[in-house]
Amino acid sequence: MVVELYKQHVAEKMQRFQEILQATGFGELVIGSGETKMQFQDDMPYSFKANPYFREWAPLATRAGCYLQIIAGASKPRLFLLTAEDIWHTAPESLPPGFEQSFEIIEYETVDEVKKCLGANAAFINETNTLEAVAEHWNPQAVIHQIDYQRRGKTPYEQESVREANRRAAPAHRAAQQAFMAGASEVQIAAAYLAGCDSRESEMPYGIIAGVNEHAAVLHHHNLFKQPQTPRSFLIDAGVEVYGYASDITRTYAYDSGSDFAAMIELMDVKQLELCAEGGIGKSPVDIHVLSQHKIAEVLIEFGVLNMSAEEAVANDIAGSFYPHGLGHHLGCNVHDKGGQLANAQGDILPPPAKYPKLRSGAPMVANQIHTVEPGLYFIPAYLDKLKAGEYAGSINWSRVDEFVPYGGIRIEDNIIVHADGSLENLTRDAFAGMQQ
Ligand SMILES: [Mn+2]
Repeated sequence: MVVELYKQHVAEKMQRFQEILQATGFGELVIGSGETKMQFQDDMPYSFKANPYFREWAPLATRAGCYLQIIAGASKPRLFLLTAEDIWHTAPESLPPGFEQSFEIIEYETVDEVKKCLGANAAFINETNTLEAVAEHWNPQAVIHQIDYQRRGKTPYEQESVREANRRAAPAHRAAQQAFMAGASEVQIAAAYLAGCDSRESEMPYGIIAGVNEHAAVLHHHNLFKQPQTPRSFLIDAGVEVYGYASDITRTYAYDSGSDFAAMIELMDVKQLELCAEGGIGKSPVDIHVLSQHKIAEVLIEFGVLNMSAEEAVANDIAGSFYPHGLGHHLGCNVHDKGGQLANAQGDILPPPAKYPKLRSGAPMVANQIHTVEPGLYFIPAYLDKLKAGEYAGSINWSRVDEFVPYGGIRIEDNIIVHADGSLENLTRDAFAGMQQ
């Protein structure tokens, strides 16, 4: 079944990339997976991950030195695989069974063999110019914009990969929650997560964010603590990668289910689901972000943190001090998938509004996009200090703030497909629900 989906995927990409070659005037496009990088003055390599332009075509995320060649008018892409003898390392990752049918595969030992197969008018995408393409043909921006733009609409294979990445992450999130409830340290919780999805740390689509108590207010808390804390709250933001495609999921838990913080999580969950339902073809992610600022303000008012209307809290950007990031982003073979700000295939940008410069997606939604929806509410000491010194300090109930600071904050993040028929599919909620059966 997945082999069929993959065949369709490569055929669809082949058609889209033929159009890119026509639009940009290149005769062929070659995409390298990348090279293994050594640490400075050492014989230890950094862990390798193929770049997203390559992963979009072939699920060989750990295989360095591959090249994909798409020639104008050809029916199949060529895939060059480095097969030099190497007794030191485990054999490199192979394509899943059946996937090789989508390529003309050429095994090579030296890069000169690849160079001999290149046409004169080839564009080349790779971190380093290993094929010695002329400068203006190496990572030409016009081609990169075209690729990023077509990437907004995910093929059924890409959708299934992100769906499966959600299915595999759900039990890992459950294992992490249980480790937190058992009083584990952040490092031990991350280990429980990895065991729960049977993955190496190097396979994670992004570093596991696992914040206990106040650490839940650090948006990207990666330096996980080794000493266990007396558990109050826990925020975990972690995904799984399947065929090079990511899931990106956040959950927040309260240790004491009777606490105000637990009730605040419940209300955030209601608001998050309301925001998930706002997506749709032609909808503006900027509008939904502004709506999400209002909803966070409502939560703060409901829990007695703010003594002002939601409208005032948004207009004066008080809500933004508790929720200082965007509602979401595109998701695919980049965790923050590219194309979210592109107005067209030529690379014109739709910049975020001045008030919300961190928004990663401004372009109206199109069919088959995958978006994250991740509203947050945090008690961040640096921002609280600024509010206390600012003109709206009198509209904030500081004793209430002090009660919530030890819990850090809340973020709830799901992955949503905007389907061509207008329906929305919540991959994350479905994955958690499917696990409980
Ligand atoms: Mn995210």
